[in-house]
This record gives sequence, structure tokens and C-alpha cells, in this order.
Amino acid sequence: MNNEKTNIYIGIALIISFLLIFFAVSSRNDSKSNTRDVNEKKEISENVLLEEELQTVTITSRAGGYTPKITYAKSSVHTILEMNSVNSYGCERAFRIPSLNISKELPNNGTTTFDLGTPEESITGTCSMGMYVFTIKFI
Ligand SMILES: [Cu+2]
Repeated sequence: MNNEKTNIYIGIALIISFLLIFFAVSSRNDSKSNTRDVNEKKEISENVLLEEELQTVTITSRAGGYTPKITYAKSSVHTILEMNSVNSYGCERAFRIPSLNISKELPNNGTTTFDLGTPEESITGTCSMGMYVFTIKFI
């Protein structure tokens, strides 16, 4: 009788161990595949023109805000921001880049360029009231 009980306890302990190992392995796989997904999305965006030592990010400013809202650009590269105003008559004209102390009124139509330096982290552009926002992520 005692041996049978011992065998049952050992059996239960083994099952619990297998379950713990199974969950540990499966959760590790989950985090790996998540990281892979994030990496796949991190490609330079189509609105970025990357030349040898200069890249130009083009953002459209029109009634309703700025597009695209998220841009991936290359980090540690001298970057020019081209704000392309198209029939722009709203508060998107009151343009700010708070982290660079940039504040400028954009025209109704036409291109306004800003030198962003050589960024390594994200830069966010916004209208003066903060209702329209776009972000350039340097990767
Ligand atoms: Cu606004």
C-alpha cells in the first residue's frame, strides 16, 4: 500500500513538473515571436528618402492633420523634415516640434523644410493645440 501511494505522489509530481516546463517553454516562444513581429515592422517608411548621408522625411499637412502619423527613419543620419502643406487652412498650420523648440506657421500650400539634426530617438510634431500629432521613430 505504501509503495502504491509513493508511486502516485511521484506520478503527480512528474505531471506538475511537465506542466511547469511546458508553460515555461511555450511562454518563451510567445515572447520570441512577438519580438520578431516588431522587428519586421521596423523598416524605413516610404515617405523617407535615404541618400548616403542625408535623409528627407516628407509629411503632408492638410485639414484634418498630418500624414503619415508614424514614420520609421534611420537613426544617426542627418535628417531634413519636409512639411508639405496642401490646402491647409486649419490649426495644423501652427506647427510645433517641442523637443527641438521649433515653432512655425506653415503656408496654405507649399513646402517648408526643417533641419532635425542627427536624431537618435523619436521626434514628435504637433499643432499648437496638440490635437494633430505625428511621430518620426528613428530606428
Ligand atoms: Cu490643433
